[in-house]
Amino acid sequence: MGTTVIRGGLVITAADETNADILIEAGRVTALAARDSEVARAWAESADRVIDATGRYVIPGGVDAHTHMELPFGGTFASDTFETGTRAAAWGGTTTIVDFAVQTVGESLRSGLDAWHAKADGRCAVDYAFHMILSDVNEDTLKEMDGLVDEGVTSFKLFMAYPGVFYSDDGKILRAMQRSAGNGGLIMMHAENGIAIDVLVEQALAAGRTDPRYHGEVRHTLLEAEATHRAIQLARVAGAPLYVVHVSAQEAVAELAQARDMGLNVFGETCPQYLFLSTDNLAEPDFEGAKYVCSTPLRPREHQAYLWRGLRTNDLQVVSTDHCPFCFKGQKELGLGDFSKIPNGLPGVENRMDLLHQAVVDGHISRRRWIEIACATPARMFGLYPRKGTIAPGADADIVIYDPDAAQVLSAETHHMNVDYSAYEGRTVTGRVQTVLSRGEVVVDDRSYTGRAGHGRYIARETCQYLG
Ligand code: DUC
Ligand code: ZN
Ligand code: ZN
Repeated sequence: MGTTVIRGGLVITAADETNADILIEAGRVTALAARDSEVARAWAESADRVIDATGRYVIPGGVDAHTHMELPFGGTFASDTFETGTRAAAWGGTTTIVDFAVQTVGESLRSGLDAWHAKADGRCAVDYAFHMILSDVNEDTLKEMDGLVDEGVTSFKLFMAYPGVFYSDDGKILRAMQRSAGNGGLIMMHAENGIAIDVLVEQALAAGRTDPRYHGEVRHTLLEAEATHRAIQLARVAGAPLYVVHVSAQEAVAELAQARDMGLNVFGETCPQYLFLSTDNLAEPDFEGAKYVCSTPLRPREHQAYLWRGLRTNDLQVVSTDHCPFCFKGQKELGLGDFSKIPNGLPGVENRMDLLHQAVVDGHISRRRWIEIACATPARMFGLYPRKGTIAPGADADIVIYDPDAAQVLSAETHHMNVDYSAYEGRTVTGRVQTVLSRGEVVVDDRSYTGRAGHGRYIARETCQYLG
């Protein structure tokens, strides 16, 4: 691979906005220099490739720290494979995903992790790493956690929801947190009181409330807030940091804010669906609401302002997608007549960078905050920084040339995710990915795909680099 120069753009990182040209050698950024300076002109003259970014933003590739390619759920599988899902990620300006390997109850973490490596190996268009879902906390799996941290799987998701499937009780959660306090791992929590939710599900179905919108009602905001509170207290007892995934309720943000005001290492993630969609979507007629069934659920639109505020005040630090697509035909339809059988999850890996740029256009966040919550902080949180999440000498040349002025209409007709609907169908956003580099290789070239399955490499991660 020869040298590449990106010239003429506005380079935006979480820290700075500079008119700079970038030199890339052997897949890494080697230097930045003032736009069109003598040194930058000399680079361009001898470079093998010069990419003109005049009038464009030049940003770090997105880091989506929460995806579920091929996740088995509710008797079916998430419809994006590692091949299709990472290709769609590249199209959307995301150059690293952290996906969740799943431990099957009764089996080891190792066998779950091996299975996820086998799914991803040789198929990814962009780089990838793994978290581990702990479905069965016991003496053996607690010991295994240490080894996983050592080999670069440095975060573990636990569920306070889904009794009988992924659920862990408080004792198991406490033990896993104690272990992570000792080995440097980060516990990621799905914070919903699943035991109480299952009672409300049973009652709703018995009363004939079977439509998708009841999915939102039974998964009550207070049951998210209560679980968030409990998770925080358990983490305090264990002396462990905590990262709460897919925060959707205003009351849960308040729990995180309170913990952070106490100086605790408690972090929160939200997702584009909670920022841009609401229970209005869940209530769409003719079972269309099923397209928006995910957990935590979409909330009434009043919650959105609290999520935006949390992102501005840093009570929420990360926006990931929880990309977990199921086709409307044949998959979401498994829940016709019973909302509890609708597979939980929304597509979004391709849309996150654009939707968050729209948030810049709308005045919710600044350009640098966009890069912070979508690139730099997820990289730091999950031990990928500064290789990922920034543009600096030594970093992987994962770079997006972004056109901030182009308008586009989000649609299943034009997206690249392997799913038959878009959660944002017909929505016009301002801003569009133009060109994408992954480790210096152009994988999207002026809106045509030039990547390949197998270019993406597995990344062993460091431990969390975000602790206060
Ligand atoms: N939530 C979802 O919506 N899908 C997969 C798992 C989860 O926690
Ligand atoms: Zn979850
Ligand atoms: Zn998830």
